[in-house]
Amino acid sequence: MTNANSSAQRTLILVKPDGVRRGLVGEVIARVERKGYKISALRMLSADKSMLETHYAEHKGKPFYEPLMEFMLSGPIVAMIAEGERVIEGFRSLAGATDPTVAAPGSIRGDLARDQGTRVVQNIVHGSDSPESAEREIKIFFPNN
Ligand code: DAT
Ligand code: MG
Repeated sequence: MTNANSSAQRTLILVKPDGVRRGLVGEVIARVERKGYKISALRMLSADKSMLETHYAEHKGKPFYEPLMEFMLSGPIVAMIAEGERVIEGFRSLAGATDPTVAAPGSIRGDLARDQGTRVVQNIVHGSDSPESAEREIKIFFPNN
């Protein structure tokens, strides 16, 4: 950001392999755009293990870590940078709670995902949870932005 006094932020959004497989990339993008955030970078890719180890470092050692890695490697993902005032909090609100069974109806996870009985929760999207996480995660997926 060029203006130090601006509350404008950037966040990293991922459409996870379940969202891509189910054809929900456009739905996620549309919700982000309709909310009024600006998508400033976008790419489809197959993540590799080292990217995901960095991205999910905080979860290493948790029971769902290995299933989470395997799931994130199971197909292509779509990564994007969204920008706007308080976009980090705003996208987390659009995404809904981590557990899609109880995520609020109206949210991406609440409307479009449910428990599939898998060892890792499959919930369509990732969104950064703080400005520090956002900058760290953006570097992984967009090293030039
Ligand atoms: P979020 O994606 O809402 O930020 P997180 O960072 O705590 O949630 O976890 C990363 C992902 O790991 C999450 O989207 C789904 C999965 N996950 C989290 N907690 C889980 C749990 N207790 N059991 C199974 N999967 C879980
Ligand atoms: Mg998280």
